[in-house]
Amino acid sequence: MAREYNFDGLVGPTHNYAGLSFGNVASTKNLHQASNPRAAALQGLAKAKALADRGFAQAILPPQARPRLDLLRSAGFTGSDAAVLAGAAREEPQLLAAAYSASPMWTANAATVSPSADCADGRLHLSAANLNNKLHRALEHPATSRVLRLIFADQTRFAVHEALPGTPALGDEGAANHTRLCAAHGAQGVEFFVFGRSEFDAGMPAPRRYPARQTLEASRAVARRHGLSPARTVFAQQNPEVIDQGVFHNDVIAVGSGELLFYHQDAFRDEARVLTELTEAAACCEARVRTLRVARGEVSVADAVASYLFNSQLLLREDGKALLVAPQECREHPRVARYLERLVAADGPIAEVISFDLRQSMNNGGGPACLRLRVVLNEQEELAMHQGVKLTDALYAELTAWVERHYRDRLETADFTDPGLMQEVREALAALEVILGLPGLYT
Ligand code: SUG
Repeated sequence: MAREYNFDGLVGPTHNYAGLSFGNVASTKNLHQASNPRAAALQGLAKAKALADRGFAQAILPPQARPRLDLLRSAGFTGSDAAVLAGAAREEPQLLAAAYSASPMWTANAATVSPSADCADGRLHLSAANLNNKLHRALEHPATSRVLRLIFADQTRFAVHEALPGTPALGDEGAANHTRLCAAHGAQGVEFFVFGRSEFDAGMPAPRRYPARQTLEASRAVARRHGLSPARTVFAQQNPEVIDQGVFHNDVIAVGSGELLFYHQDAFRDEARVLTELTEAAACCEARVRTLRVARGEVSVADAVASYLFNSQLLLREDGKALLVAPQECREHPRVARYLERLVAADGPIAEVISFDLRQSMNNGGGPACLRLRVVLNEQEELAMHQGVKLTDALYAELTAWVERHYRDRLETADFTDPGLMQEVREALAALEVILGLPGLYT
């Protein structure tokens, strides 16, 4: 039987608020706030552990090495490491912040994943995302491909693709704009790609205020290289007006799992067409799409952006009902909290809502769904992947102790020139590669 693994991003020791993501309102709002990397990592681990305790398959994707001195040196800063950091702080503080960003924590953006049941060659395909819309995120993909190759090393079962060329025409943000609908995780499914704009179709509307990060051309390229059947693949344009209200990825306004699509009425440019195409594609794999549509009268787009209601995880319980894993902010937002109460009381497809305090990540625009990458694995694939990243009780205990030992509880952008920070991060990551059984990950 196949299971859906959630690979949660382990928050790195340099988690900070640098306002790097124009179009992501939380990122801009919290510019220069002090962060708490220790709390951030513990909040993420607590969520992953709680879900593992409920029987959901959980694994970890490690943080990446920071600061990226190679970026700063390539931009002309020279001398000792300390001189490079000081020079960048003086002349290009944004570049310095990019070099320190802990953004790989949002693993929904790491890659797009197609389970083996969907792919023509019978292998599970993973494409690292180029994240080329933001400098700090465009740095991620080489290390992402590398760690995915270490975890999914068996090339007879897994295909890890490098990111698409990092150019606006092929902007790709990974699984945050990709949903899979299916009758059962291990069965063939519908792969649903949502894009913000097209590079080559000049007639297609695009947002005016904020960038559309994902292009149609990138989504099509990923589907093609994964060998997906066109009959079971759907491409849909996000509503450009909601991008302009802060919906910078589709997973801020829709989430789907199994046969259920939970979405806001304003999510897509042509809702009726999306539903028809999904229904037709689902018929090709004996699935029935069920929709849970949230009307703007119940929850506005602004409410969705403020509470991150749709950035919840949708997990299928053994009884076939869905569990919604929401950020704490949904409980604190009166209209959204009332909506969730009605939802559960209605005895519909979502039977239960649980919430977590992920505030450290949320303040950078990353909710529960941003923090995980879904990978459906059959039994053989599960055995073939690297075992050291599976979240067992023992690994959880080791990781929390590791965080307590190595992480600061306060970080500001002014700390980036402290060479002590760089040294602490090096020591932390050297210890982490031993814990995860991935020697050489950072060297
Ligand atoms: O890409 N924030 C991330 C949040 C990613 C959320 N992911 C999903 N929706 N799947 C981003 O905008 C903020 C970094 C800063 O400002 O310091 C940041 O990168």
